[in-house]
Amino acid sequence: MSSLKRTPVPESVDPDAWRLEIDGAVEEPLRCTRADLETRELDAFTEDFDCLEGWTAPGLAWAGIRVSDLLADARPRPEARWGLVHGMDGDYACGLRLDRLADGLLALRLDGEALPVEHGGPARLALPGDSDCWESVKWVSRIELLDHEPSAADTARELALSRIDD
Ligand SMILES: Nc1nc2c(c(=O)[nH]1)N[C@H]1C(S)=C(S)[C@@H](COP(=O)(O)O)O[C@H]1N2
Ligand SMILES: [Mo]
Repeated sequence: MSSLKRTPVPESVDPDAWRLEIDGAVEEPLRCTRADLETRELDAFTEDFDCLEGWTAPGLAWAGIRVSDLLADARPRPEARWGLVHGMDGDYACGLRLDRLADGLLALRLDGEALPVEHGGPARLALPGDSDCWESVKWVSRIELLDHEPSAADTARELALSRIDD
């Protein structure tokens, strides 16, 4: 298994209760279960994962569903420009421009195995190319489309950066 760091799984994370909601600026809000996702085509990429705290997990092999495929089912409204991706751990969320988000994977597998809960299972956002560690939202439970950039207060950026000096 990967050399990602193992941090304790927050109490609010219950993988058995996991659902994914896609809502906000969409024509057809969606709610899916794990079973709904199992039938879908998987895409994959392999990349190093760098945390801003100074560690690297080399060569992580992610496999999952293209976010663009999931979003297509919810039919984004023309004004949708941003996505706020929420985790199951309280207020953790990350705002991403819709084009970058659409390029990402809702990763269900890591290094050939089902994504373990310690690393965000059942579903974690994996973004190819240049991205910051805190953008790889673990336990993704909601993708909220917005017509405006979410405020800093709505995203976990400051929280993630504040851990750097701990
Ligand atoms: N939901 C959620 N996702 C998250 C975080 C978090 O606290 N909650 N931390 C981020 C940060 S800063 C890093 S470095 C990675 C850590 O991934 P790991 O726990 O699998 O090593 O998850 C990212 N995604
Ligand atoms: Mo990080």
